[in-house]
Amino acid sequence: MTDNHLMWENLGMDVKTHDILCEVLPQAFGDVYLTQENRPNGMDYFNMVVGDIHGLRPAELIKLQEEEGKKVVGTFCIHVPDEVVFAAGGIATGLCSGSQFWVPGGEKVLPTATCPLIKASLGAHFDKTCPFFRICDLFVGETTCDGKKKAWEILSEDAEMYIMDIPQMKRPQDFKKWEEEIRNYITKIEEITGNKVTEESLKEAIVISNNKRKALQRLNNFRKLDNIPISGRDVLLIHQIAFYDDPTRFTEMVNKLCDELDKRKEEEVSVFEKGTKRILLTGTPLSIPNWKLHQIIENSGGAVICEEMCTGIRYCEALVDESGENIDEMVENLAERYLGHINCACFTPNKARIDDIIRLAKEYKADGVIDVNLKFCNIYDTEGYFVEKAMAEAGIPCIGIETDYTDEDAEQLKTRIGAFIEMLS
Ligand code: BJ8
Repeated sequence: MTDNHLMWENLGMDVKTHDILCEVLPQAFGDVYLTQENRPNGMDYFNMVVGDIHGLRPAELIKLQEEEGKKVVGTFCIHVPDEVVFAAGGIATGLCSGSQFWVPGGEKVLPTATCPLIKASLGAHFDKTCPFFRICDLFVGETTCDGKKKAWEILSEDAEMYIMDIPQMKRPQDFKKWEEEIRNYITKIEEITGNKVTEESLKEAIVISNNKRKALQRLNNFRKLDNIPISGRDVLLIHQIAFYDDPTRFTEMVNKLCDELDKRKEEEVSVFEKGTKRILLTGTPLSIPNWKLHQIIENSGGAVICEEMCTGIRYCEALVDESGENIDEMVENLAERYLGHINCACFTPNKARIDDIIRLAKEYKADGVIDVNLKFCNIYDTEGYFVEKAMAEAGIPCIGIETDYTDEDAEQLKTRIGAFIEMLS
């Protein structure tokens, strides 16, 4: 028995079923990632992390729980501020699941007409096939969309959950309400960790999280170049790992990769052929290991140059103002960033997201936009009306696609995306 198997058994996982995932994941990763030519050496770290994603980091988390008494807090949405957990000496980890492997388990407790991201998250928990779900001391949900809201009620029957009530508008009173929610969250996290959030610890946590965002911004900036030194799928992978890894180590590794990309920039190295069409993706998140669209686009003569997504620029573009001197000011700054600068389709109105897409299309010199919707995500699907209308007005070619985690639509997507890229030529 391997060390990982022993760890998974101790976590009470269904190891036999989980083995099936362990068999298919390396093959999928190899097909999407290791077939690429001229990848930067700095990707080795991220390959290693994903190559043992259910082994390395879980083992590290368990060690920190056992030896240092640290608490692990699992979250599902980028509106939940990690800074609060870090400031209380805890560890925050993402829990959104991106594989069809977990969907049937989710369908045992949820309606089929629920988005795959929610179904996979609950499936991973109830089927006991994800170590991260087993390790967490607390799950933190939020009231962003109806599917999630109701799913948390089901999940909370089997685990300790805390829910943050996110406003659905961005009026002054909504910012006040969100500040209140962050204060209540601090109290909950202090209770779970047994540690106080102090001015000093919160300030430090804000800096740690901003440094991570700055590293990701630095990485994304390389994609604005005419010679793009890194593929879209590699950047996606890094964004996905950002939710799981230790923030300081992650920042260091992203910056190290960026140093290598600086050299590539000087030497005008591109991983794409001249004339490759530049595609901006917008829409619902692509949780690990959902690499389907990037693979199809980049195998069809396109380069993904930006993701206006929570697994992309929406996660790292805005920083928290670091000038707060006391807890009240810092909470205000957190609320400003986590409510004001994340333009999820759960808000009404949400014109700022449309403005973001147009701005990003210009900044990243996109030839076309693909608006991606996970099946049964009603809010992004509906907002697609405004995305397509605004792109038409701005003269930016755009198509909307709806997909899920299965491979059933792969051929159809290849045809549609291939035709779109061809049309851009
Ligand atoms: S801030 S996008 S991470 S809510 S895809 S579960 S919206 S039905 S994931 Fe999201 Fe936060 Fe918004 Fe980002 Fe619901 Fe839609 Fe599913 Fe979604």
